[in-house]
Amino acid sequence: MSLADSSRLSRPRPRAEALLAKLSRVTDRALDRFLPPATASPRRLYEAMRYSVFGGGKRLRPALAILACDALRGKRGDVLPAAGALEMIHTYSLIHDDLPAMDDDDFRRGRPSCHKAFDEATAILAGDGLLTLAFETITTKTNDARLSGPLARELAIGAGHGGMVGGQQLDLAGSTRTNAAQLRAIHERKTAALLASAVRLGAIAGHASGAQLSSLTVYGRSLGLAFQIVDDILDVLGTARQLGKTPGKDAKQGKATYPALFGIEESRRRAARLIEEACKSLRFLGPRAADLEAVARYIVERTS
Ligand code: GRG
Repeated sequence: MSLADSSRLSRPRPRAEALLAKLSRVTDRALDRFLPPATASPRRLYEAMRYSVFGGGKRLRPALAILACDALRGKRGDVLPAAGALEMIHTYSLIHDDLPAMDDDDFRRGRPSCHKAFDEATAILAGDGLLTLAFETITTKTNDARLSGPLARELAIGAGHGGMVGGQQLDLAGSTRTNAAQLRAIHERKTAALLASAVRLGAIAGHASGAQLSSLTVYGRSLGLAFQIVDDILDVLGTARQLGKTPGKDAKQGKATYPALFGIEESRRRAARLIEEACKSLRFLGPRAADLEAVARYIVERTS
């Protein structure tokens, strides 16, 4: 079955798509201010960082941070540095993930991956540059300086050994013998941790209460796991054009995935259930939940 045959995946989500397009422009303007110009020295490093950051991408993590902050009536000046930092960290992880020593992919976001457009050493440094610039940005550009410590801490936890980096290590060791509980743990760390941190960063910037932060954490974690399940499905059903990277790699590499363990339909049901859980946890926001809910529903409908 092709992706286009699947009505549930191909149905457009105009509200979320319009919202993501608008927030993508907001994020890109901020990123352009935060990244050194491509003409600065060392030019090759900044060209590579900018090549990867501005090479497409849905800007989902910044959007989640901005929307969580907006929902709590927080200030954009307190969330935009964190939103930019999230995209820097995400982009660094993609650059390093594409390296021959990791997932070894020549394409990313529809064009040559960083090490192909530049070289391996530059790609490693571009990733390192983005990872560290993320924390510089949060700690020097957040309007309310009292927030920068908690924001930096949150990002370090989501992106680091207990989150994304640890998840990547578990993923490297994964195989077709990985069971459902192990797979969930890999996905929770490799992908859901940074997505949950995106929501939590927005909540922190919006001065969330403890209870609000807990509810938004449930939203972020459920949405994050659903996102990776859909990513697994898209790796089976998607085309290189839709995905902007090489499809079918999980099966070729003998990786544990939701479709491999449960089949496509059950994987879809699991993703849909997680999105319902995510949306339920937004009830405390009343009508202010609408945008976060639209983005959550878009996660299971997306085709790229
Ligand atoms: C430290 C050497 C070193 C490597 C780190 C941590 C890491 C490598 C990789 C992270 C693992 C990873 C790439 C997880 C996949 C997450 C995922 C589904 C990414 C795709 O996200 P989208 O669809 O991408 O939001 P766009 O391009 O739209 O931004």
